Amino acid sequence: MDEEKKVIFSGVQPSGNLTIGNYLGALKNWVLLQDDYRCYFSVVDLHAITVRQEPKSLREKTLEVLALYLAVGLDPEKNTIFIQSHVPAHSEAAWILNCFTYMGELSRMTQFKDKAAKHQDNINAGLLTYPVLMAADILLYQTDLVPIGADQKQHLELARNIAQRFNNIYSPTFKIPEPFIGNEGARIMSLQDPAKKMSKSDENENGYILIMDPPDVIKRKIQRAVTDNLGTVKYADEQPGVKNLISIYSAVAGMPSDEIENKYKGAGYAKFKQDLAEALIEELKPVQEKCNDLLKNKDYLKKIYSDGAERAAKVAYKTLRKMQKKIGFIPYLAK
Ligand code: ATP
Ligand code: LTN
Repeated sequence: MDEEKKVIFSGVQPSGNLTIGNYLGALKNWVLLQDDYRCYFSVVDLHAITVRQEPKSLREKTLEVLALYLAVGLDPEKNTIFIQSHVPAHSEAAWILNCFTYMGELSRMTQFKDKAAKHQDNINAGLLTYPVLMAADILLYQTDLVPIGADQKQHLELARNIAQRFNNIYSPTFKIPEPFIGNEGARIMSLQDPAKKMSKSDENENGYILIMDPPDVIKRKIQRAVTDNLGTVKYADEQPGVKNLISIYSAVAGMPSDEIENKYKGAGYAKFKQDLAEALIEELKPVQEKCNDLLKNKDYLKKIYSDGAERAAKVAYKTLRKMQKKIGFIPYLAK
């Protein structure tokens, strides 16, 4: 029975074009979960506005992320796929949870420190309270597991603390969620600076590969990827650039890193990079085609996100009502 399945919640911000980091660290793994879990996958547009977005571009990106969810193989019948701002319970719950979160906790978050340093002209309060909204996303659905990249682990830890705090003050209200972090694709690094994670908002476009990048661009970016002068294809911390390329290869081809090392023993980087580019191109081709088709069919996308919002809202409001009641808010009779 569906009711007995564990609940999964995850989301991607429509803050730029999605990279293979988003694909290998998130979307590709989600597809494997959809049969065994009750999944909620959201396009988290409320999160995206913590950084200034151009309205037209935000609209386009939101639909693109939704189309990509479908293009990678997420089934809208099996999963609840929706746009975060369509379910106002997220904002309402976030406000309440804000009052159960300490400034100290928020200002310690690595992502806040990074983004505040990067957007010094716009260190808005949303950037600081971002993880509280994320906690609301997760807790509203009584989520068991949250598939995320390693970069989001700190936020999930905070969501757990907020949930526990609320449960302790009142009575059990929220399920305490666990992180669900994949292996190889968990942390894809920038192709230009392997000390930094690959990010769709990187100003250097050679640092990332987009899911929608055409074949020649993929080849060029892989060729330009930073390596070293050791010349051996080895999964080692002393060779961070090569290690990252092996991780990508491994996540795409489903081949363990030692097998990749063996395959390219004595071969040098050129052949390895060429094969990696080919593998990526092959992997992304069907996704790109499907995504382009879906974006031509706006009515279909509208139906998907409208159905999704309706289904999500039912569950989210149930938890929100519970929160409001425990706090002492007076319920009203809806007409
Ligand atoms: P931004 O660069 O705009 O902050 P982002 O590229 O980090 O965004 P998000 O929308 O914040 O992307 O993340 C969506 C999902 O993709 C999350 O689960 C995140 O952990 C995962 N993810 C993002 N970048 C990577 C990466 N480089 N490697 C693995 N997973 C990633
Ligand atoms: N903060 C995440 C995106 C995100 C999310 C969530 C992920 C927002 N809400 C809920 C999992 C569950 C990010 O920046 N990658």
